[in-house]
Amino acid sequence: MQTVTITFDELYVESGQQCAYDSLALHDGHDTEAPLIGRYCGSRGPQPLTTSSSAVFVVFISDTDINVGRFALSWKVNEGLCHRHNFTGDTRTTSF
Ligand SMILES: [Ca+2]
Repeated sequence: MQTVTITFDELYVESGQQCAYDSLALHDGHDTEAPLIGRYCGSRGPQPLTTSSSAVFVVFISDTDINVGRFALSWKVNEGLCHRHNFTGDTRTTSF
């Protein structure tokens, strides 16, 4: 099965206890019903992380106060062993 490795290139999101104000959440799957990988805010992102599924769902929430944010994520698709012969690799960056 394919998995996805996410790297936080940049994180600058209003911080708060339990990221209650602004947050960037990653789910291990196709929607918010998928298991939560983590919820992030502040200026220090986690180390690169890898999903257990072939999809990652990103939710950015911002409240109406203190809009300081930006973030940049890179992702890389990790091909499963059974499809290795078709692997072409894919890395992109999305910035907001
Ligand atoms: Ca805010």
